[in-house]
Amino acid sequence: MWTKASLCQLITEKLQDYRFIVVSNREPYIHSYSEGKIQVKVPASGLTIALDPVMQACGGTWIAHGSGDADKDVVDPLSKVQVPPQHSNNSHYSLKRVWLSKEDEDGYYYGFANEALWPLCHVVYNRPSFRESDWSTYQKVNHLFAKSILEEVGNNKAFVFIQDYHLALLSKILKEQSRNIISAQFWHIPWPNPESFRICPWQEEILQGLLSNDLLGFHIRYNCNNFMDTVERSLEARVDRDRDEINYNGRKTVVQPFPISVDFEELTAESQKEEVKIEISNLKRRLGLSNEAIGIGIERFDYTKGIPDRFRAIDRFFEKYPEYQQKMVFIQAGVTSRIHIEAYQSLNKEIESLEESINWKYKSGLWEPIIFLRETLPQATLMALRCMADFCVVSPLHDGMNLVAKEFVASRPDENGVLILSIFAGASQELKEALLVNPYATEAFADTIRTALEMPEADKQKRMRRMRSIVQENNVYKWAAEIISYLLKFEFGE
Ligand code: GDG
Repeated sequence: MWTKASLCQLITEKLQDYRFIVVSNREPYIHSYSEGKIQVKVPASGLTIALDPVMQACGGTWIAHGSGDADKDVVDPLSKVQVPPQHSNNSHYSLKRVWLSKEDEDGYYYGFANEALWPLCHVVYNRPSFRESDWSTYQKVNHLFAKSILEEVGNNKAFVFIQDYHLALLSKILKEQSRNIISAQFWHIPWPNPESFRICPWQEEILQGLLSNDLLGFHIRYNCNNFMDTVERSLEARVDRDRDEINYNGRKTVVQPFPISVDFEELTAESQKEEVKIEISNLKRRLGLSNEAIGIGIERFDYTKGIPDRFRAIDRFFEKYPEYQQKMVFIQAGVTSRIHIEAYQSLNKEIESLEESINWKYKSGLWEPIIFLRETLPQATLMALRCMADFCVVSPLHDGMNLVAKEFVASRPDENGVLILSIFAGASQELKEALLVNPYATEAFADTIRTALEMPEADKQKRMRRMRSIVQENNVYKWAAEIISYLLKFEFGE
């Protein structure tokens, strides 16, 4: 079984003579001013939450967009700062920041990445917008990231581990300028079928960018197959499905699934701390809860996460099973995201109006069926929520993996919670003992909530035990170790 220690050992033994560089758009720690002081925030992003413990184990350099208003005030002349803020001697790494203007952020992040690629890859019927100006800013910013990486690599040999859909062109730029780089890219979101992808006016450039990597990873096999189908239909490439390889333009890219995960041991240990019990009673007092059954949902508010569909199922549940009125509450926690984009503004309005109408419909005395926690919650409160829940709903309409599901499982050594999980989340490939739902099927979804509430203890425990052993084994260190072990097989300058 892979652990933080065995990953560390792999890195010390095998990576010592090389630079190890992780690159992503989002940074793992954001410095910003609050009440005249500099505060450090951890963003609500699956990617950074998964990779931070890996980097703490590896050391190395993480290059990302410096997005906080105090970010520039804490870095050295090379734009670097050591993180995590309170680190011990052997668990820190360098965060090197890339500076972008408002216009860059607009065109590259909000525009091309999140109004074109994000809706293109998630099949949730939200039309992508392809604007020429966004595309050229996206190209420009990929070049800015490449410059920062090449400065960091210098004359050394380096393994560069690129994250996600913001940086699809990066490895091509790097490989054109250096023979000292081996690169892997992990695509954290789904890859759609070729019919869906071909509407992108720059599909060839994106595919060529991704095929400049030595290794390309997706969460599940289905996404790898969709990617290979897309390449086969659009480029003169040789796709070898038996070997999971694509040969294009004289170079080879291995395409493989690596299901991302969480730090299981750490979450389990955290969940058993005395502070969690205290936080649970504080939270219950604050929310005015007594003996109600508790359901939870935790996420970044995104139209892919299926929050309105979940609320419709809760509405139907109380309608169909009125005996549960005043006996169950659903706590929805989360932060708004990408609020400059219109689709996100209308999502927030839809969520708000559904919450209001459902609460108005069923409210009785002090009891309301849905409690909203809209602020950015500290990790301790998120843990308390996971530990106090009778059931957790993770109901995305489409999701690469979904770490909330795995975090819930890792936080329940008492084996007493039920996970309701969408069949459209990558996590459902591993967590088959969850109660699987189609979030579009409101009636069956409502019935599943009832099943969760009425499930016998022994059944709950059996399911949770199996899911825990899967997440324990397929933890985030295994994800990283398998990718790093793969990288070590490639030869420099190929
Ligand atoms: C992408 C892919 C893939 C959520 N709300 C709050 C909060 N969170 C934390 C969760 C979790 C993380 O944010 C979200 O991770 P997800 O995996 O669910 O989702 P995405 O951000 O969409 O991530 C996804 C992931 O990349 C990794 O590859 O699994 O499929 O879409 O850790 O706990 N954290 C705080 N407050 C919140 O309100 N502090």
